[in-house]
Amino acid sequence: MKKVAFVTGIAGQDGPYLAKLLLEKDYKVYGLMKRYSNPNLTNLEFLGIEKDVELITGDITDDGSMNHIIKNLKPNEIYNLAAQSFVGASWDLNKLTTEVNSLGPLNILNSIKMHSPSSKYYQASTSEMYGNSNGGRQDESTTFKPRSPYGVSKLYAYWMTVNFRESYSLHASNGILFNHESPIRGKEFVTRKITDGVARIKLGLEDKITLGNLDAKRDWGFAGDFVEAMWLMLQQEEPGDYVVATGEQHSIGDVLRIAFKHAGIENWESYVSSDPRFKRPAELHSLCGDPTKAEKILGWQRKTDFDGLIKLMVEEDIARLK
Ligand code: NAP
Ligand code: G4F
Repeated sequence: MKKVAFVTGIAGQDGPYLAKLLLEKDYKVYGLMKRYSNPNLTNLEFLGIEKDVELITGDITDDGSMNHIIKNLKPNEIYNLAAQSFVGASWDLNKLTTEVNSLGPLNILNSIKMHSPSSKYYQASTSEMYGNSNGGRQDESTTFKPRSPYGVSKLYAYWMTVNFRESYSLHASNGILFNHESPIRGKEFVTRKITDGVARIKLGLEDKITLGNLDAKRDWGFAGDFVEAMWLMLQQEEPGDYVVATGEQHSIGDVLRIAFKHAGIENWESYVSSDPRFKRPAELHSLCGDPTKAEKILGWQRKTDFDGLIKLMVEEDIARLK
């Protein structure tokens, strides 16, 4: 019999990459989508799997909806990827962010406990939980000190996942994922904003890119590589919490330089400006993850390097706009 996986956030960035991986492993994949007047399946279509995933309408903030789905499916594996995931919006939308990112996972954990305690659970935790906790590399023992309402909301879900594991012996794991990107990354996130902007400049559709804080540094990997670590976590005998990162840090200047280079445009500085509109009330300056635990225990390795990731995104954006 096929294994059954239930993936929330199926139509975002990670959902389609994870679903593709699970389908390749012969899972039956059910994907949760909110109700929309005009549903957008573009990201699933990009990976060619829109007909292979069974879509269910629901909302993780609606406990009745979660109880109904989990009671009926009793999935072998549940991946909770749904979130208000844009850090920049989380100050203005702090209540919504909390309802979705904190209470949503709580609803799912309660449903698992009540209706399907043998389901294995993956919680999409994040490096945003570290804030500016230390200036070096972050691992599973680094103190959490979130700087954004998004980070705070995700920290609640992180600890609830640990708490359900310890209190009720659920197989519940946190993936503490550092920034990961792809050609289907939302255009509001900085890498895709840059690669889309570079493609527009290349094709003469725009003449500049306006960003916020140009000094931020991040550890950026490829979403297609990172979803494999999610799956590996749920294949372990014991649940646990794992940092998933590349271990390499880059600046926004590096993203810009490499993106313009792959588009064949020189003097990138002359196309870029900064506007306080895109700055945040509290900034997280520097992140760089240490993925040693995931590499040793899960046997996970990233395959795509930073240059290759940005190249992939620029080329795809140019092709799309042409
Ligand atoms: P994403 O592209 O924003 O996808 C999240 C999806 O969740 C969206 O399709 C969104 O739909 C949906 N969603 C929002 N609220 C929902 C609700 N109440 N019920 C059901 N679905 C809902 O995010 P992603 O980049 O794929 O990231 C996946 C997960 O990993 C998120 O939880 C994110 O916070 C976390 N994470 C991401 C990164 C990263 O660098 N990408 C790093 C660490 C952790 P709408 O867009 O229509 O609202
Ligand atoms: O691309 P970003 O919006 O990603 P951010 O804030 O790091 O969050 C992403 O990664 C987290 C993992 O650490 C996830 F949990 C979260 O869901 C999301 O996927 O911004 C990256 C950096 C920030 O320092 C931001 O201030 O880029 C800086 N930045 C500068 N100009 C900008 C811009 N960010 C955006 N989005 N837009 C700008 O114009």
